[in-house]
Amino acid sequence: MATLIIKSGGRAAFAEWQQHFADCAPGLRTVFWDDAQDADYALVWDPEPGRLAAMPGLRCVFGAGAGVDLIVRDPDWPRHLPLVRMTPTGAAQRMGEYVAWAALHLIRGGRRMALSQNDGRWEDFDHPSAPDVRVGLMGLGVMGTRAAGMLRALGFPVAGWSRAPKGIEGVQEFIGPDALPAFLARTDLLICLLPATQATRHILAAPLFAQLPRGAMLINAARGWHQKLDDVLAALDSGQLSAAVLDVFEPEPLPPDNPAWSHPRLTVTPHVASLPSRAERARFVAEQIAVLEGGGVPGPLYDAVRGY
Ligand code: NDP
Ligand code: OXD
Repeated sequence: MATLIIKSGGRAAFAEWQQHFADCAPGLRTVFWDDAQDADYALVWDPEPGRLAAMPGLRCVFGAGAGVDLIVRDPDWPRHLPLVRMTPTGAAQRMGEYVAWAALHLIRGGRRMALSQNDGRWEDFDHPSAPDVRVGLMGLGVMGTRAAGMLRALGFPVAGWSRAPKGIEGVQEFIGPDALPAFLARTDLLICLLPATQATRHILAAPLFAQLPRGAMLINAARGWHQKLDDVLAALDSGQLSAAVLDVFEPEPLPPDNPAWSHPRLTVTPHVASLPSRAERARFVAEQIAVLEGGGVPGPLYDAVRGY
């Protein structure tokens, strides 16, 4: 019987994982991370450096999230093994919903209305409509592609920036670093769905904001890795950015004394943009294990050469 070792959500979540796997993969044995030294498969979020490398029987690693940056930052992670990114069907749908909510929240002045409500102030104001707001999506991968479709359906003109052409219907594409300035110059609402790589470190910072039209809006639902938070706050203060929604930070949780919490033009969400349920994630892992055991190739896989 194959064994799956689990580190996601701590010991408190393990009983739930165990129940879900018992339902969808009764032939699989599950063990908690602290209770075993080796396994056939590992399902992990932020494993201690060196732990995976010290498991000689390991055949495949499953990230508990779509982004595997917290796994591959371990210099000793076992590169010879397939590393599967957590992408059950519902993950991209949820990200699309989050991005659509955040985009509408921004154009409708959601933060401003929440502050007015706190003060008991009846305040109406003009706002743009989706067709007047040019969205620019950085990253057209699993999450960005779905988000692009949902934003288009809401009426936003959508452009995307990626490394290779995608051919997504109705999405204006900008490819590679040379196309970035033109992409930014036509973007009223910038959305980051890039992976955390060396090329994308602190990309959301003052030099990039300066290339957006004045008063542009920002959503970051990718990683805190991508943003210089002080630059975001300064751009909001100066009016270069008019409003922002951030779901991700460095570190997480965002410390209670961080000024981001109370900025009047910033909406903070606690890394919840796309969090498929444990049942969905267990089913996804069980399906991928079945593929592996049948001699097939699971996926989508992390590509160590690309870095995402
Ligand atoms: P993918 O790997 O599927 O897609 C990444 C996209 O970014 C691709 O289109 C890729 O281009 C593009 N890209 C990568 N590097 C560059 C670069 N240097 N310049 C331009 N484009 C680049 O990622 P996902 O869609 O699965 O995830 C996107 C992000 O969302 C990740 O950071 C992930 O961690 C985060 N995430 C956050 C969640 C949350 O709850 N907040 C939940 C799930 C994911 P190309 O296609 O040409 O290769
Ligand atoms: C993910 C995440 O990458 O939860 O899936 O952030």
